[in-house]
Amino acid sequence: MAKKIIKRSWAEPFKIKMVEPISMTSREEREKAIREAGYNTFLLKSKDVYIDLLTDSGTNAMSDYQWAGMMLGDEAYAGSRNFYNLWDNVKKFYGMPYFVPTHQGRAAEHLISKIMIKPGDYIPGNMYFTTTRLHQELAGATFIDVIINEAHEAQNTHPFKGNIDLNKLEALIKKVGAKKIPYVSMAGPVNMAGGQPFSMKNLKDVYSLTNKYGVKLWFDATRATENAYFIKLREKGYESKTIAAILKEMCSYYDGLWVSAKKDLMVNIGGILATRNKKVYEEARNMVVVYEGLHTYGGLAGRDMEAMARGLEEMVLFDNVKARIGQVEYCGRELEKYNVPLVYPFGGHAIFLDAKRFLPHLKQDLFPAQSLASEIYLDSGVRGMERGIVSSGRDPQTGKNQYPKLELVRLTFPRRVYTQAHIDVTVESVAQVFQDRKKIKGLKMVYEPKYLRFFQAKFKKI
Ligand code: P70
Repeated sequence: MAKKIIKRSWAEPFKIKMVEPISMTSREEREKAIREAGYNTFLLKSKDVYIDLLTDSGTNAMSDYQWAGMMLGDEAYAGSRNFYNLWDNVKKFYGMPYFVPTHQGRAAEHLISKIMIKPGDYIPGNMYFTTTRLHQELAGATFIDVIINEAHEAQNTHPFKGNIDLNKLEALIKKVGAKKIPYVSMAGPVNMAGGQPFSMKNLKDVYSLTNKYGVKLWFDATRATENAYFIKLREKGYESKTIAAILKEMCSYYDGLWVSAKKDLMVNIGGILATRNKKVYEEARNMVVVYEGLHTYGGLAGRDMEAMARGLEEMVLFDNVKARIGQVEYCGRELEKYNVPLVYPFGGHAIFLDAKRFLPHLKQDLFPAQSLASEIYLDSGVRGMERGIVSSGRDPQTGKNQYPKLELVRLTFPRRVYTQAHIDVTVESVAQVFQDRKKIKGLKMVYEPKYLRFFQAKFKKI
Protein backbone atom coordinates (compact mmCIF):
# COMPACT_ATOMS: atom_id res chain seq x y z
CA MET A 1 0.00 0.00 0.00
CA ALA A 2 1.33 3.44 -0.95
CA LYS A 3 2.26 5.56 2.03
CA LYS A 4 0.06 8.63 2.57
CA ILE A 5 1.69 11.99 3.13
CA ILE A 6 0.65 12.97 6.61
CA LYS A 7 0.08 16.65 7.16
CA ARG A 8 1.86 17.99 10.26
CA SER A 9 -0.06 20.90 11.86
CA TRP A 10 1.23 23.66 14.05
CA ALA A 11 -0.64 24.63 17.20
CA GLU A 12 -0.50 27.37 19.78
CA PRO A 13 2.56 27.26 22.08
CA PHE A 14 0.35 27.74 25.16
CA LYS A 15 -2.71 26.29 26.84
CA ILE A 16 -5.73 28.02 28.41
CA LYS A 17 -5.67 28.66 32.17
CA MET A 18 -8.59 31.06 32.61
CA VAL A 19 -11.74 31.59 30.56
CA GLU A 20 -14.05 34.56 30.01
CA PRO A 21 -17.67 33.79 29.09
CA ILE A 22 -19.02 35.56 26.03
CA SER A 23 -22.64 36.18 25.12
CA MET A 24 -24.60 34.41 22.44
CA THR A 25 -27.44 36.59 21.15
CA SER A 26 -30.52 36.05 18.98
CA ARG A 27 -30.99 37.66 15.56
CA GLU A 28 -33.71 39.95 17.04
CA GLU A 29 -31.34 41.13 19.77
CA ARG A 30 -28.64 41.82 17.23
CA GLU A 31 -31.03 43.71 14.97
CA LYS A 32 -31.87 46.03 17.84
CA ALA A 33 -28.24 46.38 18.93
CA ILE A 34 -26.86 47.30 15.50
CA ARG A 35 -29.74 49.70 14.77
CA GLU A 36 -29.09 51.48 18.06
CA ALA A 37 -25.37 51.54 17.19
CA GLY A 38 -26.19 53.38 13.93
CA TYR A 39 -24.82 50.42 11.93
CA ASN A 40 -21.35 51.24 13.23
CA THR A 41 -19.61 48.27 14.85
CA PHE A 42 -17.52 50.68 16.96
CA LEU A 43 -20.72 51.76 18.71
CA LEU A 44 -21.88 48.26 19.68
CA LYS A 45 -21.75 47.31 23.33
CA SER A 46 -19.33 44.47 23.89
CA LYS A 47 -21.99 42.53 25.78
CA ASP A 48 -23.85 42.24 22.45
CA VAL A 49 -20.85 40.81 20.60
CA TYR A 50 -20.11 37.10 20.29
CA ILE A 51 -16.72 36.87 18.55
CA ASP A 52 -14.95 40.20 18.69
CA LEU A 53 -12.69 40.71 15.68
CA LEU A 54 -12.92 44.51 15.77
CA THR A 55 -9.27 44.88 16.64
CA ASP A 56 -6.15 43.24 18.03
CA SER A 57 -5.49 46.40 20.02
CA GLY A 58 -5.45 45.92 23.79
CA THR A 59 -7.63 42.83 23.39
CA ASN A 60 -4.87 40.24 23.72
CA ALA A 61 -4.55 37.58 26.41
CA MET A 62 -1.60 38.17 28.70
CA SER A 63 0.52 35.23 29.81
CA ASP A 64 0.89 34.01 33.40
CA TYR A 65 4.37 35.58 33.31
CA GLN A 66 2.84 38.97 32.43
CA TRP A 67 0.08 38.63 35.05
CA ALA A 68 2.69 37.74 37.67
CA GLY A 69 4.51 40.94 36.67
CA MET A 70 1.30 42.93 37.27
CA MET A 71 1.58 41.97 40.94
CA LEU A 72 5.03 43.53 41.04
CA GLY A 73 3.82 47.00 40.10
CA ASP A 74 5.89 49.71 41.73
CA GLU A 75 3.40 52.57 41.80
CA ALA A 76 5.84 55.26 42.92
CA TYR A 77 5.05 58.59 41.27
CA ALA A 78 8.69 58.96 40.24
CA GLY A 79 11.33 56.40 39.29
CA SER A 80 9.20 53.21 39.32
CA ARG A 81 11.35 50.10 39.02
CA ASN A 82 8.99 48.83 36.29
CA PHE A 83 9.91 51.85 34.16
CA TYR A 84 13.58 50.85 34.33
CA ASN A 85 12.76 47.20 33.50
CA LEU A 86 10.81 48.41 30.51
CA TRP A 87 13.55 50.79 29.40
CA ASP A 88 16.12 47.96 29.57
CA ASN A 89 13.95 45.85 27.28
CA VAL A 90 13.27 48.74 24.88
CA LYS A 91 17.06 49.03 24.50
CA LYS A 92 17.43 45.27 24.17
CA PHE A 93 14.71 44.60 21.59
CA TYR A 94 14.43 47.84 19.60
CA GLY A 95 18.04 48.86 20.07
CA MET A 96 17.07 52.45 20.89
CA PRO A 97 18.95 54.09 23.78
CA TYR A 98 16.29 56.67 24.72
CA PHE A 99 12.70 56.04 25.66
CA VAL A 100 9.56 57.75 26.93
CA PRO A 101 6.43 55.76 27.90
CA THR A 102 2.99 56.97 26.74
CA HIS A 103 -0.50 55.76 27.52
CA GLN A 104 -0.95 54.38 23.99
CA GLY A 105 0.32 54.66 20.44
CA ARG A 106 -1.43 57.85 19.35
CA ALA A 107 -0.02 59.69 22.36
CA ALA A 108 3.47 58.90 21.10
CA GLU A 109 2.35 60.00 17.61
CA HIS A 110 1.09 63.24 19.09
CA LEU A 111 4.43 63.97 20.81
CA ILE A 112 6.61 63.11 17.84
CA SER A 113 4.42 65.10 15.43
CA LYS A 114 4.54 68.15 17.70
CA ILE A 115 8.31 67.88 18.14
CA MET A 116 9.34 67.29 14.54
CA ILE A 117 6.74 69.05 12.36
CA LYS A 118 6.44 72.74 11.42
CA PRO A 119 3.34 74.09 9.64
CA GLY A 120 3.79 73.70 5.88
CA ASP A 121 5.92 70.55 6.15
CA TYR A 122 5.32 67.33 4.22
CA ILE A 123 5.33 63.81 5.68
CA PRO A 124 5.79 61.00 3.17
CA GLY A 125 4.65 57.60 4.38
CA ASN A 126 3.87 54.07 3.21
CA MET A 127 0.09 54.59 3.17
CA TYR A 128 -1.73 56.56 5.80
CA PHE A 129 -2.81 55.28 9.16
CA THR A 130 -5.79 57.13 10.60
CA THR A 131 -4.38 58.38 13.92
CA THR A 132 -0.82 58.79 12.59
CA ARG A 133 -1.92 61.01 9.70
CA LEU A 134 -4.29 63.04 11.84
CA HIS A 135 -1.54 63.95 14.34
CA GLN A 136 0.76 64.87 11.46
CA GLU A 137 -1.97 67.06 9.97
CA LEU A 138 -2.87 68.67 13.28
CA ALA A 139 0.81 69.63 13.63
CA GLY A 140 0.53 71.41 10.25
CA ALA A 141 1.91 68.83 7.81
CA THR A 142 0.49 67.40 4.60
CA PHE A 143 0.70 63.62 4.40
CA ILE A 144 1.87 62.19 1.06
CA ASP A 145 1.41 58.52 0.28
CA VAL A 146 4.59 57.07 -1.27
CA ILE A 147 3.78 53.36 -1.00
CA ILE A 148 4.22 51.19 -4.11
CA ASN A 149 1.14 51.10 -6.39
CA GLU A 150 0.68 47.36 -5.80
CA ALA A 151 -0.41 48.14 -2.22
CA HIS A 152 -3.61 49.74 -3.49
CA GLU A 153 -4.59 46.62 -5.47
CA ALA A 154 -6.39 44.10 -3.28
CA GLN A 155 -5.59 41.15 -5.56
CA ASN A 156 -1.94 41.88 -6.21
CA THR A 157 0.19 39.19 -4.54
CA HIS A 158 3.44 41.17 -4.29
CA PRO A 159 5.20 39.71 -1.20
CA PHE A 160 6.15 43.15 0.17
CA LYS A 161 3.22 45.47 -0.54
CA GLY A 162 4.36 47.67 2.34
CA ASN A 163 7.41 48.84 0.36
CA ILE A 164 8.04 52.50 -0.32
CA ASP A 165 8.28 53.55 -3.97
CA LEU A 166 11.74 55.15 -4.11
CA ASN A 167 10.87 57.17 -7.22
CA LYS A 168 7.79 58.67 -5.57
CA LEU A 169 9.83 59.52 -2.48
CA GLU A 170 12.72 61.07 -4.38
CA ALA A 171 10.35 63.03 -6.63
CA LEU A 172 8.68 64.51 -3.54
CA ILE A 173 12.03 65.42 -1.95
CA LYS A 174 13.07 67.14 -5.18
CA LYS A 175 9.73 68.92 -5.52
CA VAL A 176 9.31 70.36 -2.01
CA GLY A 177 12.92 70.23 -0.80
CA ALA A 178 14.44 68.14 2.00
CA LYS A 179 14.06 71.01 4.48
CA LYS A 180 10.28 70.68 4.28
CA ILE A 181 10.39 66.96 5.11
CA PRO A 182 11.21 66.49 8.80
CA TYR A 183 10.94 62.71 8.51
CA VAL A 184 9.61 59.82 6.47
CA SER A 185 6.92 57.92 8.36
CA MET A 186 7.31 54.21 7.69
CA ALA A 187 5.07 51.52 9.16
CA GLY A 188 5.52 47.78 8.98
CA PRO A 189 3.33 45.90 8.36
CA VAL A 190 1.02 48.47 6.77
CA ASN A 191 -2.33 48.24 8.52
CA MET A 192 -4.54 49.96 5.93
CA ALA A 193 -3.00 47.99 3.04
CA GLY A 194 -4.10 44.73 4.67
CA GLY A 195 -1.25 44.10 7.12
CA GLN A 196 1.39 44.05 4.37
CA PRO A 197 5.14 44.05 5.22
CA PHE A 198 8.08 45.92 3.74
CA SER A 199 11.29 44.11 2.85
CA MET A 200 14.65 44.71 4.50
CA LYS A 201 16.03 45.55 1.05
CA ASN A 202 13.44 48.30 0.61
CA LEU A 203 14.15 49.64 4.09
CA LYS A 204 17.87 49.77 3.34
CA ASP A 205 17.21 51.58 0.04
CA VAL A 206 14.89 54.07 1.75
CA TYR A 207 17.55 54.60 4.39
CA SER A 208 20.24 55.34 1.76
CA LEU A 209 17.95 57.73 -0.08
CA THR A 210 16.84 59.66 3.01
CA ASN A 211 20.40 59.71 4.29
CA LYS A 212 21.59 61.21 1.01
CA TYR A 213 19.18 64.13 1.41
CA GLY A 214 19.56 64.45 5.19
CA VAL A 215 15.93 63.43 5.84
CA LYS A 216 15.18 61.44 9.00
CA LEU A 217 13.46 58.07 8.97
CA TRP A 218 10.92 57.16 11.71
CA PHE A 219 9.22 53.83 12.26
CA ASP A 220 5.70 52.93 13.38
CA ALA A 221 6.80 49.66 15.00
CA THR A 222 3.36 48.77 16.36
CA ARG A 223 3.36 45.29 14.76
CA ALA A 224 7.05 45.11 13.82
CA THR A 225 7.49 41.46 14.86
CA GLU A 226 4.96 40.48 12.19
CA ASN A 227 6.99 42.38 9.60
CA ALA A 228 10.10 40.57 10.87
CA TYR A 229 8.31 37.22 10.54
CA PHE A 230 7.38 37.93 6.89
CA ILE A 231 10.98 38.93 6.16
CA LYS A 232 12.16 35.64 7.66
CA LEU A 233 9.68 33.72 5.51
CA ARG A 234 9.98 35.63 2.26
CA GLU A 235 13.34 37.38 1.97
CA LYS A 236 16.55 35.65 0.92
CA GLY A 237 19.26 35.67 3.56
CA TYR A 238 16.91 35.93 6.54
CA GLU A 239 15.61 32.32 6.68
CA SER A 240 17.75 31.32 9.64
CA LYS A 241 17.74 34.62 11.55
CA THR A 242 15.67 35.00 14.70
CA ILE A 243 12.72 37.39 14.91
CA ALA A 244 14.69 39.34 17.52
CA ALA A 245 17.71 39.71 15.21
CA ILE A 246 15.57 40.81 12.26
CA LEU A 247 13.69 43.31 14.42
CA LYS A 248 16.94 44.74 15.73
CA GLU A 249 18.32 45.09 12.22
CA MET A 250 15.13 46.82 11.05
CA CYS A 251 15.29 49.29 13.92
CA SER A 252 18.97 50.06 13.25
CA TYR A 253 17.98 52.08 10.15
CA TYR A 254 15.61 54.40 11.98
CA ASP A 255 16.23 57.57 13.92
CA GLY A 256 13.38 56.66 16.22
CA LEU A 257 10.12 54.80 16.51
CA TRP A 258 6.72 54.75 18.13
CA VAL A 259 4.71 51.73 19.20
CA SER A 260 1.16 51.05 20.25
CA ALA A 261 2.08 48.45 22.87
CA LYS A 262 -1.52 47.19 22.72
CA LYS A 263 -0.54 44.97 19.77
CA ASP A 264 2.87 43.21 19.58
CA LEU A 265 3.47 43.51 23.33
CA MET A 266 0.19 41.74 24.15
CA VAL A 267 -0.92 44.14 26.85
CA ASN A 268 -4.19 45.99 27.34
CA ILE A 269 -2.73 49.51 27.36
CA GLY A 270 0.57 51.28 26.70
CA GLY A 271 2.73 53.11 24.18
CA ILE A 272 6.41 53.67 23.46
CA LEU A 273 8.39 56.52 21.96
CA ALA A 274 12.04 55.52 21.53
CA THR A 275 14.89 57.14 19.67
CA ARG A 276 18.63 57.29 19.21
CA ASN A 277 18.40 61.08 18.84
CA LYS A 278 19.27 62.75 22.15
CA LYS A 279 17.78 66.12 21.23
CA VAL A 280 14.44 64.64 20.22
CA TYR A 281 14.47 62.55 23.37
CA GLU A 282 15.03 65.55 25.59
CA GLU A 283 12.10 67.37 24.02
CA ALA A 284 9.89 64.28 24.28
CA ARG A 285 10.84 63.79 27.91
CA ASN A 286 9.89 67.37 28.57
CA MET A 287 6.67 67.31 26.58
CA VAL A 288 5.41 64.01 28.02
CA VAL A 289 4.97 65.74 31.39
CA VAL A 290 2.56 68.19 29.78
CA TYR A 291 0.33 65.66 28.03
CA GLU A 292 0.80 62.24 29.65
CA GLY A 293 2.47 62.28 33.07
CA LEU A 294 5.96 62.18 34.51
CA HIS A 295 8.55 60.69 32.13
CA THR A 296 8.88 57.57 34.29
CA TYR A 297 5.23 56.58 33.86
CA GLY A 298 3.76 58.52 30.88
CA GLY A 299 0.12 57.92 31.77
CA LEU A 300 0.61 54.28 32.78
CA ALA A 301 0.53 52.40 36.07
CA GLY A 302 3.75 50.69 37.17
CA ARG A 303 2.06 47.32 36.68
CA ASP A 304 1.23 48.19 33.07
CA MET A 305 4.88 48.95 32.39
CA GLU A 306 5.93 45.62 33.91
CA ALA A 307 3.44 43.76 31.68
CA MET A 308 4.90 45.65 28.70
CA ALA A 309 8.48 44.80 29.69
CA ARG A 310 7.54 41.12 29.81
CA GLY A 311 5.46 41.36 26.64
CA LEU A 312 8.58 42.55 24.80
CA GLU A 313 10.30 39.29 25.75
CA GLU A 314 7.37 37.18 24.54
CA MET A 315 6.64 39.03 21.30
CA VAL A 316 9.90 37.93 19.67
CA LEU A 317 9.33 34.21 20.34
CA PHE A 318 9.09 32.55 16.94
CA ASP A 319 6.35 30.07 17.90
CA ASN A 320 4.15 32.89 19.22
CA VAL A 321 4.34 34.88 15.98
CA LYS A 322 3.96 31.74 13.88
CA ALA A 323 0.78 30.68 15.71
CA ARG A 324 -0.62 34.20 15.53
CA ILE A 325 -0.08 34.57 11.79
CA GLY A 326 -0.99 30.90 11.29
CA GLN A 327 -4.43 31.58 12.73
CA VAL A 328 -4.96 34.51 10.35
CA GLU A 329 -3.89 32.34 7.43
CA TYR A 330 -6.17 29.49 8.52
CA CYS A 331 -9.13 31.89 8.41
CA GLY A 332 -8.12 33.10 4.94
CA ARG A 333 -7.73 29.57 3.53
CA GLU A 334 -11.14 28.55 4.89
CA LEU A 335 -12.83 31.66 3.43
CA GLU A 336 -11.23 30.90 0.06
CA LYS A 337 -13.15 27.63 -0.02
CA TYR A 338 -16.34 29.72 -0.32
CA ASN A 339 -14.78 32.07 -2.92
CA VAL A 340 -15.09 35.06 -0.60
CA PRO A 341 -13.12 37.98 -2.13
CA LEU A 342 -10.10 38.78 0.04
CA VAL A 343 -7.00 40.95 0.10
CA TYR A 344 -3.81 39.10 -0.87
CA PRO A 345 -1.36 38.09 0.44
CA PHE A 346 -2.98 37.47 3.83
CA GLY A 347 -1.72 39.99 6.35
CA GLY A 348 -0.18 39.67 9.77
CA HIS A 349 -2.98 40.72 12.08
CA ALA A 350 -6.16 40.33 10.07
CA ILE A 351 -8.03 38.98 7.10
CA PHE A 352 -9.42 41.76 4.96
CA LEU A 353 -12.61 41.18 3.00
CA ASP A 354 -12.67 43.02 -0.31
CA ALA A 355 -16.02 44.79 -0.02
CA LYS A 356 -15.81 46.22 -3.56
CA ARG A 357 -15.88 42.72 -5.03
CA PHE A 358 -18.09 41.29 -2.29
CA LEU A 359 -20.80 43.89 -3.02
CA PRO A 360 -20.13 45.00 -6.60
CA HIS A 361 -23.69 46.33 -6.89
CA LEU A 362 -23.01 49.07 -4.26
CA LYS A 363 -21.29 52.36 -5.18
CA GLN A 364 -18.70 53.55 -2.68
CA ASP A 365 -21.09 56.34 -1.58
CA LEU A 366 -23.36 53.64 -0.18
CA PHE A 367 -20.58 52.53 2.19
CA PRO A 368 -20.12 48.91 1.08
CA ALA A 369 -17.60 47.96 3.78
CA GLN A 370 -19.63 49.59 6.54
CA SER A 371 -22.71 47.70 5.27
CA LEU A 372 -20.83 44.42 5.10
CA ALA A 373 -19.45 44.72 8.64
CA SER A 374 -22.94 45.35 10.00
CA GLU A 375 -24.45 42.43 8.02
CA ILE A 376 -21.85 40.00 9.36
CA TYR A 377 -22.65 41.16 12.87
CA LEU A 378 -26.35 40.66 12.19
CA ASP A 379 -25.77 37.15 10.91
CA SER A 380 -23.71 35.82 13.81
CA GLY A 381 -22.59 38.44 16.33
CA VAL A 382 -19.09 38.47 14.82
CA ARG A 383 -17.74 42.02 14.94
CA GLY A 384 -15.35 43.33 12.28
CA MET A 385 -14.29 46.86 11.28
CA GLU A 386 -14.83 49.09 8.25
CA ARG A 387 -11.59 50.14 6.51
CA GLY A 388 -12.77 52.05 3.49
CA ILE A 389 -14.40 55.35 2.61
CA VAL A 390 -15.61 56.03 6.15
CA SER A 391 -12.12 55.47 7.62
CA SER A 392 -10.48 57.49 4.89
CA GLY A 393 -12.45 60.61 5.82
CA ARG A 394 -12.46 63.96 4.04
CA ASP A 395 -9.69 65.85 2.32
CA PRO A 396 -8.55 68.45 4.91
CA GLN A 397 -8.21 71.13 2.19
CA THR A 398 -11.35 70.62 0.10
CA GLY A 399 -13.60 68.96 2.69
CA LYS A 400 -14.66 66.43 0.03
CA ASN A 401 -14.92 62.71 0.70
CA GLN A 402 -11.78 60.80 -0.22
CA TYR A 403 -12.41 57.66 -2.27
CA PRO A 404 -9.76 55.10 -1.31
CA LYS A 405 -9.08 52.29 -3.77
CA LEU A 406 -9.35 49.79 -0.95
CA GLU A 407 -12.83 49.33 0.48
CA LEU A 408 -12.35 46.63 3.11
CA VAL A 409 -13.76 44.93 6.16
CA ARG A 410 -11.10 43.85 8.61
CA LEU A 411 -11.50 40.71 10.69
CA THR A 412 -8.74 41.20 13.23
CA PHE A 413 -7.38 38.54 15.52
CA PRO A 414 -6.54 39.34 19.12
CA ARG A 415 -3.43 37.38 20.14
CA ARG A 416 -3.95 34.16 22.12
CA VAL A 417 -7.72 34.74 22.52
CA TYR A 418 -9.86 32.72 20.09
CA THR A 419 -9.83 29.05 19.14
CA GLN A 420 -9.95 27.41 15.75
CA ALA A 421 -13.65 26.66 16.34
CA HIS A 422 -14.28 30.40 16.74
CA ILE A 423 -12.59 30.92 13.39
CA ASP A 424 -14.78 28.24 11.81
CA VAL A 425 -17.94 29.96 13.08
CA THR A 426 -16.66 33.26 11.70
CA VAL A 427 -15.92 31.76 8.29
CA GLU A 428 -19.35 30.15 8.08
CA SER A 429 -21.02 33.45 8.89
CA VAL A 430 -19.06 35.39 6.25
CA ALA A 431 -19.86 32.64 3.73
CA GLN A 432 -23.57 32.94 4.55
CA VAL A 433 -23.55 36.72 4.08
CA PHE A 434 -21.66 36.23 0.81
CA GLN A 435 -24.35 33.85 -0.41
CA ASP A 436 -27.07 36.39 0.46
CA ARG A 437 -25.07 39.45 -0.68
CA LYS A 438 -27.58 40.66 -3.30
CA LYS A 439 -30.01 41.56 -0.50
CA ILE A 440 -27.61 44.16 0.92
CA LYS A 441 -28.70 47.67 -0.11
CA GLY A 442 -26.15 49.96 1.52
CA LEU A 443 -26.24 52.72 4.12
CA LYS A 444 -26.66 56.48 4.41
CA MET A 445 -24.54 58.51 6.86
CA VAL A 446 -26.74 60.48 9.24
CA TYR A 447 -24.14 61.71 11.76
CA GLU A 448 -20.54 62.59 11.06
CA PRO A 449 -18.00 63.73 13.68
CA LYS A 450 -15.17 66.07 12.66
CA TYR A 451 -12.17 63.91 13.53
CA LEU A 452 -11.68 60.16 12.89
CA ARG A 453 -15.32 59.89 11.84
CA PHE A 454 -15.33 56.07 11.59
CA PHE A 455 -15.27 55.76 15.39
CA GLN A 456 -18.56 57.55 16.02
CA ALA A 457 -20.40 58.07 12.72
CA LYS A 458 -24.00 56.84 12.53
CA PHE A 459 -25.86 55.36 9.58
CA LYS A 460 -29.35 54.34 8.47
CA LYS A 461 -30.28 51.47 6.19
CA ILE A 462 -31.33 52.46 2.66
C1 P70 B 1 -6.23 49.04 15.26
C2 P70 B 1 -5.65 49.96 16.32
C3 P70 B 1 -3.75 51.45 16.25
C4 P70 B 1 -2.51 51.90 15.64
C5 P70 B 1 -1.93 51.19 14.55
C6 P70 B 1 -0.75 51.67 13.96
C7 P70 B 1 -0.11 50.95 12.82
C8 P70 B 1 -0.70 53.47 15.46
C9 P70 B 1 -1.88 53.06 16.08
C10 P70 B 1 -2.44 53.88 17.21
C11 P70 B 1 -6.66 50.86 16.97
C12 P70 B 1 -7.36 51.75 16.00
C13 P70 B 1 -6.90 53.04 15.79
C14 P70 B 1 -7.54 53.85 14.86
C15 P70 B 1 -8.59 53.34 14.13
C16 P70 B 1 -9.08 52.08 14.37
C17 P70 B 1 -8.45 51.29 15.31
N1 P70 B 1 -4.53 50.63 15.72
N2 P70 B 1 -0.19 52.79 14.43
O1 P70 B 1 -7.28 48.46 15.54
O2 P70 B 1 -2.25 53.24 18.41
O3 P70 B 1 -4.55 52.76 19.23
O4 P70 B 1 -2.57 52.61 20.75
O5 P70 B 1 -3.39 54.81 19.98
O6 P70 B 1 -2.48 50.08 14.06
O7 P70 B 1 -5.64 48.87 14.18
P1 P70 B 1 -3.27 53.36 19.66
